[in-house]
Amino acid sequence: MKSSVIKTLIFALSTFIGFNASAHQGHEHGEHHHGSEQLSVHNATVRTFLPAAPSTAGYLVIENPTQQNKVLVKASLEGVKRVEIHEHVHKEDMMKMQRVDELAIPAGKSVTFQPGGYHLMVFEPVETLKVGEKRKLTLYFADGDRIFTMAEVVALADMFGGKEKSNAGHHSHH
Ligand SMILES: [Cu+2]
Repeated sequence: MKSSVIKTLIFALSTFIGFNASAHQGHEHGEHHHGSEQLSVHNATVRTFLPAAPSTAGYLVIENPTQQNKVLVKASLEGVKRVEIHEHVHKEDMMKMQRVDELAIPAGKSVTFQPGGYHLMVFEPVETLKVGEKRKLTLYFADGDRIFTMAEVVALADMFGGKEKSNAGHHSHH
């Protein structure tokens, strides 16, 4: 009597564990290989320079799954001399953008750089950025951490899915 209860318990337990393990297998496997406990950068794109434009913009997502707040202080892109971190702000009914010296990426959060919000401002290309190319983008953090990704060079229309070209001029206020 007693032993059959134990057997039932063991069976129930092993079934539970077995079910759990198979349900989570893919997820855990992926986490292990992508190092989800580390700072990472995704979906990085940089627009080509428009003719005679002094600057262009770059977008990306920074994920911080760590327990520590991280502070982005600098970015660099292969093939250009200068990259600034910018934000858009409303001032006197105008959308303006300004440089940001430090951008906090809070623990457990991600920050998305996108049109109308945070973006990278890219200046002084040493060589032409061509659509489809990948350029190494490096992000520097206040604690000395450094991460990089390959940013894809895209045409302006691609950034908006080709639907909001009329908004394009709003960004050139340098
Ligand atoms: Cu800007």
